[in-house]
Amino acid sequence: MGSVDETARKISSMEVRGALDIAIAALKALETVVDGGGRLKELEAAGEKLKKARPTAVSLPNAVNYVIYLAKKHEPDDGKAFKSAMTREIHDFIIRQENSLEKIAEIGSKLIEEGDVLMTHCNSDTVAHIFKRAWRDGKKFRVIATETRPRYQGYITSRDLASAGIPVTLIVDSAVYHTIKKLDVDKVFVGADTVYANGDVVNKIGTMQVALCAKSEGKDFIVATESIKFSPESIMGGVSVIEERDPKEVAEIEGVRVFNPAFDVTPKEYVNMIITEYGIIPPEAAYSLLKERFGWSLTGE
Ligand code: RI2
Repeated sequence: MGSVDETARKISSMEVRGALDIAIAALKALETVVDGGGRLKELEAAGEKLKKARPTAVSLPNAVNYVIYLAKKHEPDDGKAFKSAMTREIHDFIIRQENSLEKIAEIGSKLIEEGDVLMTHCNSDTVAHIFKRAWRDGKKFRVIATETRPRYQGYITSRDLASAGIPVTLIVDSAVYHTIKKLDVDKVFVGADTVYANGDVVNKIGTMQVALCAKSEGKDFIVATESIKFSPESIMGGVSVIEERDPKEVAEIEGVRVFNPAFDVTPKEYVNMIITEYGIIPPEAAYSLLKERFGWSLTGE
């Protein structure tokens, strides 16, 4: 369980972060359980630990639940067959996630036009892939990145894009509205931690404020996400637990209580489109995507 405990710790402390990366880290940790001879029981125990590491991004439980689904399918196999089938299936699933990232980059980059001023919030690997792909394709544009208090993921975004040669401007979170107007932002791209069946999007705290500003100025608000971040539970009305992190991440002031929510929910009315590996969909089509792609988790097996 060493690798499982270590991975759970890294996810919890955000040494490993980003909704897709935490899912892939969990899958790799479960691979080590299979490698060590673990079967359904051991995978279930490891999966519970991993799921508890962070509560909001549904990519994490989706990844774990998919492995448990596979383990149930292969449980009748003998030890050797179980191990080789599970290793292959988990490996293939990780490759599919990585391919999804590339596919979204290809689809999303076509939305970027020459001379665009783009804005993004937090640090989404998926969004960064879109920007880098468009830049590699020869399009010239610039990106405004929000700082993203309290963990400053905007610094990661800024460094990442700058190292790819993309012009980046960093702003404080409260400068979003002014900047959209003053620097004439054309489109906003954000990632997602969870997408509900009704099309609402859970993402880094502050995303809804950015969406409000974009809508008020008539700018497109675009969400880029692999289908692993769609929530099967939301079909029955389930909602994510919004993670509240250590107040010390924000400030320590004697006699002052600090509230530190890590995510918010942007209602579908503020989302113009969602880019997935299956193509661009309107938020209202989230339910259909879930029904088509999550059959394995909706059958209750
Ligand atoms: P990718 C992040 O959460 C951000 O909210 C980001 O938009 C989302 O995960 C998706 O990230 P955190 O881990 O999967 O920084 O697109 O709390 O990389």
